[in-house]
Amino acid sequence: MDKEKVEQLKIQMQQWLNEAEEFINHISPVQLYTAVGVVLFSFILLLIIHLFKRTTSNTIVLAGLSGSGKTYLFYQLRDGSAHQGTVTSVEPNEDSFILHSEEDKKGKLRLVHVVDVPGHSRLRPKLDEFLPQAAGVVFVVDSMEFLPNCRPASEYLYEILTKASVVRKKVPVLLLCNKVDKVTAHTVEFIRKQLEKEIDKLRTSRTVVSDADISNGYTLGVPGEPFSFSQCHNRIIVAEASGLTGEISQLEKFIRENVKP
Ligand SMILES: Nc1nc2c(ncn2[C@@H]2O[C@H](COP(=O)(O)OP(=O)(O)O)[C@@H](O)[C@H]2O)c(=O)[nH]1
Ligand SMILES: [Mg+2]
Repeated sequence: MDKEKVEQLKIQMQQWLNEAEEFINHISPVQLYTAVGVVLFSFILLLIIHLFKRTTSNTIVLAGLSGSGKTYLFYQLRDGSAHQGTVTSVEPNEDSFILHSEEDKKGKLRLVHVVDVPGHSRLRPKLDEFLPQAAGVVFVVDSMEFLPNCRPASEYLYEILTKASVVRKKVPVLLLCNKVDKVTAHTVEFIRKQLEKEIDKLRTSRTVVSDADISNGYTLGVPGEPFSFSQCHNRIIVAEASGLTGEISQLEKFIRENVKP
């Protein structure tokens, strides 16, 4: 039975080859070379565009709930100090700059375009503007006031992790546990586990809930297994920081790994 099929396939292939040969014999070499040339040229052009696109993104998106400390981190990255008297921003804060800690470094450094997207749910559509060009997403979590915010933070993170623009391009995500200067701050491991648990719950309840989920069609994790960040196709890293004291080396490392100097 199988042998028959293979035999049939062979005959079919032979026929196609013959037809192709005949076709090639009928067209002039000039035409043939032109055709090959056009195909090659388009291929190379596409390759260049693809490579170019991959290397140009220098955008780092800071996301997270209001009050998690995004704006403080933004100013720490740019100016090396927490901006005094931040108000809840209504417009995304964005700027391109050399990281403050690298200012005295010699040589050419690539500018980093940092966008601080306000966490207010009304302004979240702004994310869709920046995510498609993101070289990395930093999801800021308040480690001090973590428990009361665990649910809404997980919902927001879930939303980001299922966005087509994040999933398809495998945009790396840094879960940044902020405000670790406080003794009451939860540990990075604790926060990671709680977020995983909460996302696991959301996953089961969210199958038909939001329009966004239906329209992009991406789901998280492996069905039938408890959710863990390691199941995501994009790299998800956990780190800690303090936007108040300027302890942001892990954040800067993440940025430089994804926006090459
Ligand atoms: N203890 C501590 N407090 C912080 C830190 N970063 C921010 N805060 C506090 O959290 C508040 C909100 O910070 P902000 O950067 O405006 O948050 P955003 O809403 O995410 O932009 C600030 O007013 C600070 O008082 C930090 O690293 N440690
Ligand atoms: Mg802010």
